Amino acid sequence: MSLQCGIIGLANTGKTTLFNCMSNVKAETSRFAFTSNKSNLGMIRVPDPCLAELEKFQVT
Ligand SMILES: Nc1nc2c(ncn2[C@@H]2O[C@H](COP(=O)(O)OP(=O)(O)OP(=O)(O)O)[C@@H](O)[C@H]2O)c(=O)[nH]1
Ligand SMILES: [Mg+2]
Repeated sequence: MSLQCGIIGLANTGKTTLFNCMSNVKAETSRFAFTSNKSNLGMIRVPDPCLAELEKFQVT
């Protein structure tokens, strides 16, 4: 089961820093606002047994 989600927030508040910590991506961060001018994409495994239960409700 896969879910897509994004991190949104005000400029220069640590979104990319958090994203880098959670994923295997090393996107550019800096102490200046608007450093990210495009979306960064990454994939993260979330081993949660609740997801297997939620998948049963997935509409195909
Ligand atoms: N003190 C502190 N600084 C942080 C924290 N997280 C990130 N920073 C710093 O905040 C600055 C901005 O971090 P980014 O991850 O580039 O922020 P961003 O929200 O992606 O910025 P934009 O892409 O410009 O919108 C960097 O200098 C980070 O080192 C935190 O938890 N505490
Ligand atoms: Mg950023």
